[in-house]
Amino acid sequence: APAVEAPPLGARASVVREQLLRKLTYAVGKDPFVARRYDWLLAASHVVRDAIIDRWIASTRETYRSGRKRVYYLSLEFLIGRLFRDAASNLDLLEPLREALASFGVALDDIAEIEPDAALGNGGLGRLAACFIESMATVGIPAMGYGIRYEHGLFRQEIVDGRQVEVPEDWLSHGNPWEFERREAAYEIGFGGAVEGREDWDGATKPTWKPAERVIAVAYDTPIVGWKGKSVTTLRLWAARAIDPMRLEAFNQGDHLGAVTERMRAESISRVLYPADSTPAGQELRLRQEFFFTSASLQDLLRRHVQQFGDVRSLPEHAAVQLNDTHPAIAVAELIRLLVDVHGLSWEEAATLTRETISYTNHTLLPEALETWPVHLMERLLPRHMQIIYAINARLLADARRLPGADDAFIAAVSLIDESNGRRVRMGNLAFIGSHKVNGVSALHTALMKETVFAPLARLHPDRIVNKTNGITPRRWLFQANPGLTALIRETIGDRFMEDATALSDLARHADDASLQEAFAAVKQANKQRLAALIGERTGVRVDPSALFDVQVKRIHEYKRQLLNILEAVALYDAIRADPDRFPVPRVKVFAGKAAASYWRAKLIIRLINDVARVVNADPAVQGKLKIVFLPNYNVSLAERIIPAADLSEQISTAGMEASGTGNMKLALNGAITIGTLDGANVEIRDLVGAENIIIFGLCAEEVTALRARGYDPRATIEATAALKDALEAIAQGLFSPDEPGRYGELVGSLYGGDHFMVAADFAAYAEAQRQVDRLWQDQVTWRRKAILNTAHVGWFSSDRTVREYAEEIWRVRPRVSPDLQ
Ligand code: DL6
Repeated sequence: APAVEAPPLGARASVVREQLLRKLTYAVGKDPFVARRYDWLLAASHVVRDAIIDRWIASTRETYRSGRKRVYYLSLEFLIGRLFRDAASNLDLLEPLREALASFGVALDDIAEIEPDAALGNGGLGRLAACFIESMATVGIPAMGYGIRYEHGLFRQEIVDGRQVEVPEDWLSHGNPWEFERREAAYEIGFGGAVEGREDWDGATKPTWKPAERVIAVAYDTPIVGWKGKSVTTLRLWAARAIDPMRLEAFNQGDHLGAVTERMRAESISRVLYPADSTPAGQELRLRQEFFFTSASLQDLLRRHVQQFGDVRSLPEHAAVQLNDTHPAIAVAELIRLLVDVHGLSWEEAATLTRETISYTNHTLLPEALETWPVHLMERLLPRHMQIIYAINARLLADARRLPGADDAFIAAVSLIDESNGRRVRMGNLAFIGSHKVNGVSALHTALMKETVFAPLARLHPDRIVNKTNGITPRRWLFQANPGLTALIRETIGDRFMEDATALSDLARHADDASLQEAFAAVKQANKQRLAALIGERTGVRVDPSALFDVQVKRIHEYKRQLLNILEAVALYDAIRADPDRFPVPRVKVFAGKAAASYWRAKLIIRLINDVARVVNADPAVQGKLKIVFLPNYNVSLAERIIPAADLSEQISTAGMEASGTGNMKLALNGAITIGTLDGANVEIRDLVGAENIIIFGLCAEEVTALRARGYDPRATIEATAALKDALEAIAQGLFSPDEPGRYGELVGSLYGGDHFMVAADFAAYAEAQRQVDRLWQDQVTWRRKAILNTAHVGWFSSDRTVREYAEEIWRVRPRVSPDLQ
């Protein structure tokens, strides 16, 4: 059948007005005279949704018709944020909608603000998945994102008396106009029980897994439309349902709670997102979540494949499965199980098809973040998978033993089972061995993967690890978040950059142009004024929009070193009080970010920032030269407000610890100058913008390793760094916590006693780099020039480029935009 005719892009405001009124009346059931903001948002979302659906159907038909290979992106997290503005803007409907709404006396910006922020992720990993899904729609890669439809996303963060308080998040409480429940796409997921029968691994006899418990995974689809509506990808999120809604027999006997316990147990799987981004939760429910969505996704894609192509043996020709971190790593064993136990393939065939289909992205080398599961838990919850893991391991260890010089230590390191700490399954090793390609997310991170965590496995498979430096979608992080800058760039270099972000480099030719510098600064100033207003509203702190806005926004983690930043702020505070005239540059330090609920030290750092802020902001001796704010509840929507207003981007992790970072790219794209260590993608940022347009300080990864090996003495370093020593003393004596002077004693002690993240080692270099920032700020012409050059040179970080690289080297699919959709 011919593809559905996709309507032309955009539409006249008069046509949109008519559609809006129809939607308000017939989809929302409201009269415009009584409609409230939410009703208008719903009606407007329906107008946009209709335009997406035509294209969605067309895209899907085209993929079926052409038999093109599909990408399946398995991710436990999708940090999609709000969708209304994103989708309307990609379809050129934003301005017509604005006009149509205005004719009813409704401001588009007001209604867009009340859309819930879908926070189905913790941080970088989840936001990357969201950028990729949009980029795949833009460049025309047939794709489906698979994840979990958490009823409650990441907690809402409130700051009460300086402390983080976690409040449950409720994004679905008003319904969700973007999703479609697909009752027909439902799969049974088993847990526990036993495996019966003998295995001969050639497919002649096969065992049967008899799970003790079964739940149903039901699909909810959200279409994600690409730039200019070129194509549409699907985000398919699974919700858990019980097979029987209640046990009537128990209910009739008066056991009302007992009648629904099974249902509650089943549904708890998709109830809430685990709020830790760098320490595995280690709880059974998390393993259930992982298996639940992985199994549902694999069953779904196998069904689609067999229906379309008839034979599972051609799976790798038509499907690429990308594992976003190890959370879906059980896919390796589950796909083998489905191929052997359900589709009757031999072990060898199944293992080969699995490896040709699957690939895996690693997002962290932090040892505490590498997922492992106790063997006894796996045996109890997934007994058949544990057998398969043992079988994979037997073959893996046999191969490893054949390598020259393979000693016991080497064998122990490649094994899927870690025997050193109870017996645990190493999910990273499982993902590695079940994948044809394994990638890191920046050049440095990939190099470190090869040298450290995955070095033993890389000896066995030297070509398996490749680099795919992360990216961000310019549609959300420039066009939408910063319409002022986008308009200015269009005026200056035309529209080509909107199709190909690397064309932003045309701006470089104008970097010395005084009128562009003025206009660039004016856009920044307007964004800073908006942010200053928001800061006032949310924290009560008044900040001067003409001050230097120094921004560190990201998860709170010791390796990201918000502590280094606030310690330097304390030292600066001290110095300003001593001699205000030495510091002519007024600064506003903006912090935002959530700490995992159980990460007490990260929460203490939040408290310290707030304690220091309270004292500094109230001290008249500072003469307004330093203001510190902690903006609560960092999420995608707040990032969209902060990032365009930043002058300085803090990317100051301990070198070797930040896999990539993506906030660093967003901030540079919006014309912030980076102060950072040579870590993660900061390295590529420096290479692209030029060493003279970024401020790099501190130890590099090799130096960190060498210093550790030599024996790092933080006490001696602190003693030798007077400003740091004084700052620590002030904090330890309770200058910022007079109500509880000992509040930070342990935190300060941890620096003297070990300083694992090398805060003291980098302090002096960081403080000096900040003074360099001050000097640069005083020369506004040079600052503006550098800011423009940052925007100009970071187009390469578009996630369109990243997904194209994955498509070429890992997925082996050709990006293409169907001509009938253009
Ligand atoms: O790859 C996306 C993102 C990177 O940019 C960050 O550098 C990295 O920390 C993050 N990793 C995670 C997983 N766990 N930890 N930590 O979120 O991935």
